[in-house]
Amino acid sequence: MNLPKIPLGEWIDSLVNWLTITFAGLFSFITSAIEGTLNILVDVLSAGPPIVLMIILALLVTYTSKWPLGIFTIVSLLLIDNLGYWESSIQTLAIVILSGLLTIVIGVPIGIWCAQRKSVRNIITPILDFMQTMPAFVYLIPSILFFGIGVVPGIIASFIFAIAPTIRMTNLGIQEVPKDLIEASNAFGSSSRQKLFKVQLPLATPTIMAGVNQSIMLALSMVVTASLVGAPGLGADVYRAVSQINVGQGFEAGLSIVFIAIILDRITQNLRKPAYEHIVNRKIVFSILAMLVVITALVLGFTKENTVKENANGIGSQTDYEIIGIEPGAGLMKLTRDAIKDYGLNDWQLIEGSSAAMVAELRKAYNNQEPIIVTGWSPHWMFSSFNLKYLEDPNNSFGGSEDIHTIVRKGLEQDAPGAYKILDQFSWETSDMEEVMVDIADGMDPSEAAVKWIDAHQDKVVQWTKGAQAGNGESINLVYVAWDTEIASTNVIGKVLEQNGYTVTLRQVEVGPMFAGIANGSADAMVAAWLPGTHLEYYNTYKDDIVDLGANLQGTKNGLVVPEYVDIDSIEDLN
Ligand code: PBE
Repeated sequence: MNLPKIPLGEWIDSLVNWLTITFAGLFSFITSAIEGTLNILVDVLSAGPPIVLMIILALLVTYTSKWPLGIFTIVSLLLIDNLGYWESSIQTLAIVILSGLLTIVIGVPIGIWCAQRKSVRNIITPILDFMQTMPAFVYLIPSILFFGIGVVPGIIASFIFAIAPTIRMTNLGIQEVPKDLIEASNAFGSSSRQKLFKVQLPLATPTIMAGVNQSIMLALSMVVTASLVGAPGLGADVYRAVSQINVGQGFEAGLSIVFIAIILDRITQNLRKPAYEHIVNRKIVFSILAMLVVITALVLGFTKENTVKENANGIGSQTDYEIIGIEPGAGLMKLTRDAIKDYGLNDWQLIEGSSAAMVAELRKAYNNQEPIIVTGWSPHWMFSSFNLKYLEDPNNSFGGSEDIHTIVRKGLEQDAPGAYKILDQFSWETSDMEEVMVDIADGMDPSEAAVKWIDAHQDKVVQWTKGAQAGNGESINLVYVAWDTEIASTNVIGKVLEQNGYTVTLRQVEVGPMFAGIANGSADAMVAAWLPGTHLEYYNTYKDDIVDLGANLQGTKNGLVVPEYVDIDSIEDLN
């Protein structure tokens, strides 16, 4: 049967497009509301010296879950601080608390509604099943389009992923309230409102709290995923560690997440029946806590008011002092961190995410003619799609023009001489690469774009394959990072190898793993090493275990990029 493909993906695309445009105002309202609340939370949590919050948390855990856990809390928090993850932990804590609050505020009422009406339950249950099984990564995609990159799409995606247990358990808890109690309250003539607040909810609270506890744990498990779109905190530390293959850092950040999970878990689990309730009434404890939070927030609010930045119209305040970055392990990110130091841009923050998220953010700002600063590189199709300029770099923090090298594993020359020769002879120009990139950016499948380029440039391909013996189905494993440049080049060289008798697999990885994979022989080749500057650190780490076949493209550039309509010209203007 030859049924045409149902254009489900396209429908979703147009739906999301439509939503993005139609509800732009609503989305930007939600974004600023969430961001604003989160900032207040972070400010409150980091108001005093770390030890203050540590003691408060330890006391709270002691109160809810007995003193041994209190001691555990203080020790683990001191350890987190000592390892250097305190600020990240505050970010993570704030993100999880906020997602947790959102789940309660929205989830509990929905759960109550489900318990009261069978028809609602019949609609909500399958939706919850769907929300929980759809891989959480998928939510990130529309979230970026709606809310931009940063912490908000992360919170929204965590919220969607985490809300189900709260709704389910609220529904369950209320339904489980014994029938005779309901009948009794009916007999006393209580209104349904009284019934809900005086009978059902109090009796259902343990079950509801179990749901909230699960939701908070699920939200915590989302922090690494959320960091892919720029959410800061421990998740970003883990992601950075993966991307740079930094085992130690990964373990430290992971351990910090474990500690925070235990602390949050114990507090939420025992909130309803604190261990030392007989000593101090929980109403008193929670009132003191709430007052502390509110007073700190108010005090901070007032003192902040007075320190408004003088330069309210400067590029900094227009862009929230954010530079939109890409994958945390990318060489360009290191160069940008260096540049921030070199130019003393202490107010500025480099947002970590991915190349795709960066482009989405740029596109969004560009369409609204809003100021934005991104980390950029050439060749890149974005320069032909948008009117952009590099900021001048008088300190030369980003270095000059570079080359992209082909790097293969040791032993490839003996194992697959033909493929080795082709890889060695692979070399093309910026304009070639751009041709492929533009097609891909316009929506063409990367492998199709590669074939199209190959067909149109046989003269070049013939040079690459000259004298190379054809393969016999040997497998060649190419690794690459999902940068637009590398997607283009890897697909082209992959197709050429395939046309010459090799079985080619392309594997997309992070930067560190790309180099490590070649070095330990689990991958055969890559055409993505930016040298001498951008990937210098990776190169130095692995140089004894890899074979550098030299440049396949010359004249690349890295830097900070802004749309033409932004009226600054130099990185120095950011100060
Ligand atoms: N880039 C593109 C990469 C190399 C290829 C500039 C984003 C990097 O920064 O590592």
